[in-house]
Amino acid sequence: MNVQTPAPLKASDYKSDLKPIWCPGCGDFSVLAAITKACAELALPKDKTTFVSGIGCSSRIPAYTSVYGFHSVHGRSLAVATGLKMARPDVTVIVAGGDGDGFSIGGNHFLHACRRNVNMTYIVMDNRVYGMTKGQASPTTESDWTESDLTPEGPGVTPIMPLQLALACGANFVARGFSGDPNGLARLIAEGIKHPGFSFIQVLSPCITFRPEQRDWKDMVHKGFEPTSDLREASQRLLDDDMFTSGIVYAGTRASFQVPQAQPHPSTDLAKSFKRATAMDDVGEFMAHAMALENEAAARYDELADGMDTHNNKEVAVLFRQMAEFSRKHASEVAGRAGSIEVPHLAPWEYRWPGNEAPETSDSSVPHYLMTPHHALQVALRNETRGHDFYAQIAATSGDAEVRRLAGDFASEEATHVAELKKWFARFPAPRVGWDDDSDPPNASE
Ligand SMILES: Cc1ncc(C[n+]2csc(CCOP(=O)(O)OP(=O)(O)O)c2C)c(N)n1
Ligand code: SF4
Ligand SMILES: [Mg+2]
Repeated sequence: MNVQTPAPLKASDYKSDLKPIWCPGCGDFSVLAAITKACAELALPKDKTTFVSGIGCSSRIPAYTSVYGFHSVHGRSLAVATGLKMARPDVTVIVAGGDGDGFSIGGNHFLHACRRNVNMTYIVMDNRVYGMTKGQASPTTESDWTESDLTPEGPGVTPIMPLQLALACGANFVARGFSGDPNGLARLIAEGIKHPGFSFIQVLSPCITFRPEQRDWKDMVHKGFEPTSDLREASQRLLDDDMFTSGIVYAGTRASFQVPQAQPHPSTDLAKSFKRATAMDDVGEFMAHAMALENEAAARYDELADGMDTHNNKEVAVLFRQMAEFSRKHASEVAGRAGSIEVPHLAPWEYRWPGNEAPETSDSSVPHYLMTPHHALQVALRNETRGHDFYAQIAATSGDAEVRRLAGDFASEEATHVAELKKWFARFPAPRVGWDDDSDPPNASE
């Protein structure tokens, strides 16, 4: 009998058919991408994986993923998840939500979840605000933030420190990630899921609607934490932290709370796979990058188009949809060029991009729901230019002649895309001043 092995699941297989209604540019889009990438890397069986959430923009994660899900009530996600894990230790339980959900109404549950150390992973998308209910201060909001009508002189109280809290209460894995680094975040989430006990990951995820200044986080977040199992060492790092250091702060050895060990995940050897070569000298690896560059660009354009559709910005939605189609066409052309070259599978964090994401992927914090086609073209032009520069750099530096030849060809193609896009600006002139004025910004209903 001929037994067929099922094809491995891709990150997109873990997304549901529901299109997110988040504001275009919201950090949560990239957190969703990172979560699904981590699931794919760990090959989590869909029938043995569950997302649990509370209420908030960020708490919509279970609806946007295709595994089992429980969109519970405000602040109670950890209670529901604890019950689930105790009843079904064979299921991978991942909890997702916001800073309001997790540290205000759910704060008490957070302390005890850390203390109990049940084997599950808690991802908090921290935007230092209640996004869903239109911008009130949360427990992580800075004491002098004056933009909310409820606290016009600022909350006036010291924000809580979620990582310190988690460490002090006994969480066995403590990390901080950033939505602007979705591949690095995918790695943190994969490590958190694999680590026994309660894993807590604070994700800095900008709310660009009520905290537009958080777009600057991309210049403030920096890598720095290295895992340690020494509590004293981890505590010292947090004392020295500026609230924008990312990485794993603590990976402890405390046994989980009376939960029989689930089967180990058939994961890749993450530690090994993090090793990075220093130059792009392998033609298979180069082609893997070339394909991912276009596929990631297409996925982000689709996401932007969906966001614009949701916010009734049809003209820009059509433009982004068109860009996604171009990227897909280029991806299939690259696949055609690969021919008999053996293209390896790379985990999201194994790609050697010059920045946090593939160079043609739009910066997720730039879009605005009122943006005009002119702005959309600017985004596309920046992407294509980065794509060109990426290939030109490899063409100039690779030690492999075939990689240099292919990279040179691809750089020329990107140059023609750049030239073509520049012509489009004649059709879409710059918008009037005040294009982003809106006296009633969007909010998402529960
Ligand atoms: C018991 C209860 N109290 C209050 C609310 C209103 N409410 C819905 S979401 C939310 C805060 C969400 O903030 P956060 O968890 O930070 O999520 P974000 O929207 O910022 O992602 C509040 C107060 C509610 N749904 N239920
Ligand atoms: S209100 Fe803020 S948190 Fe909610 S979807 Fe919009 S940007 Fe994201
Ligand atoms: Mg929030």
